[in-house]
Amino acid sequence: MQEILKEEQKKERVILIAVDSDDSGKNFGISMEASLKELEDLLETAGAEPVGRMVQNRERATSSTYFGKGKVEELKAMIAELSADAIAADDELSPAQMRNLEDELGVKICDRTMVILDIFAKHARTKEGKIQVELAQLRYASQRLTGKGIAMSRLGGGIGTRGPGEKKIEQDRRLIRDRISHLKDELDDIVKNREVLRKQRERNMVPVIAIVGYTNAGKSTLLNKLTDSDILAADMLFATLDATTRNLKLPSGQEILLTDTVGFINKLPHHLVDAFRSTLEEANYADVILHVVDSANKDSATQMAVVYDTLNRLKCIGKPVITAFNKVDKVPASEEPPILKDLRADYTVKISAKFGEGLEELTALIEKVLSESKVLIEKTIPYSEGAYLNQVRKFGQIVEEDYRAEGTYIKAYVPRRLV
Ligand SMILES: Nc1nc2c(ncn2[C@@H]2O[C@H](COP(=O)(O)OP(=O)(O)OP(=O)(O)O)[C@@H](O)[C@H]2O)c(=O)[nH]1
Ligand SMILES: [Mg+2]
Repeated sequence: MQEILKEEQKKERVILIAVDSDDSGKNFGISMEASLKELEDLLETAGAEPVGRMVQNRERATSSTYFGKGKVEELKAMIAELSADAIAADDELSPAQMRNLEDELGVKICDRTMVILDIFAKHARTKEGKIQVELAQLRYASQRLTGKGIAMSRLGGGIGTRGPGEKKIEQDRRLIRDRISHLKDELDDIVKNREVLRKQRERNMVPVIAIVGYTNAGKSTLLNKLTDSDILAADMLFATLDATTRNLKLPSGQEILLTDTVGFINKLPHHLVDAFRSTLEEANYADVILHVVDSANKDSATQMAVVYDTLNRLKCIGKPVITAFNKVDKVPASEEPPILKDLRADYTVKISAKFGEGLEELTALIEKVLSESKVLIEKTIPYSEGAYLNQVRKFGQIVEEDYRAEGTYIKAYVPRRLV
């Protein structure tokens, strides 16, 4: 809270810049307007104040200063006029672009990636989350370690500050390398630990449903509503950075595990994808993907495309998908209802996580998908393996059962994992 108050006192005034290359293929067709609006939301979440925008139409950004010469002059005037403290580019800037712009403009230069990294740093709560953020920041910074060390100065912490000479850069590089390898070791331990837990879960054969979706879609709200929990759900981007798992008993009595995950966003920095791989990959261990969509957002279709692209990047493919079109309460009755379609999903359902609408239908769908993913087995289980038989009874549907000399003969539909 104190942190927030401090930020309220002096917010950095930021001008957003972007190059509109009219390349409709990139960005999943997300409009420049939507992308800039999102960058504004990101900046606000990071505690800054967006005060203006400048867009240049050109084939592509210049490699030296991102904008062309004339436009940089215009930007300089705008900075003075709006007393801006910083510039935020909607694309990832190269080290050279960053350095040159800083030289030209004399204000802090950042890009979308840095803003997202900042938010992640602010919202990281667990040890794992903090390590992952620091790893991503260090990797990003180490690429930008050039004469001026602009990026490094943002990290505080004493490694590398402004204006180091060549020798200093070498030292910084080594410090960063050491720190990265230390963090990786720590992260490995945590990940190993989680694998043990995951194995235990698998042994218990409780199906796992991973909730995925664009940031702010309502994933945590849904988990809270379904499982009566109170994990943080808030109207901000990347409220959730850690995977949280809760038990849920379906109407049929079957137990499942629901996992809430970190949200996706367009142009998710690859440093973050790499660093957060273990968290993001939670979805890979799930039996079913529950895709939550903010259907009140007019960019929901493109956001869905980003989600599927990210799942592909994480090699999370071939699992049954249920898409929940959330926030249906938010669509004004006067407006034409949005077309809610997801051809990639096996099932879709309209819900309001906040007001609890459509949740029965949703849990029924989860049951349906789980029962569909069961397979028929026919075997004789030795009497010494009573525990296994109990699992079959608990999680499967017995079609035929017969007590024989060698053991219990069964014919049953069981979850794939029991085979
Ligand atoms: N009107 C309405 N608002 C909703 C609904 N579901 C979620 N919200 C709101 O949407 C905002 C984001 O919800 P979260 O549950 O934090 O979203 P998330 O997907 O977990 O977001 P991140 O963790 O930040 O990626 C909150 O302000 C919620 O109250 C809904 O069904 N209707
Ligand atoms: Mg969340």
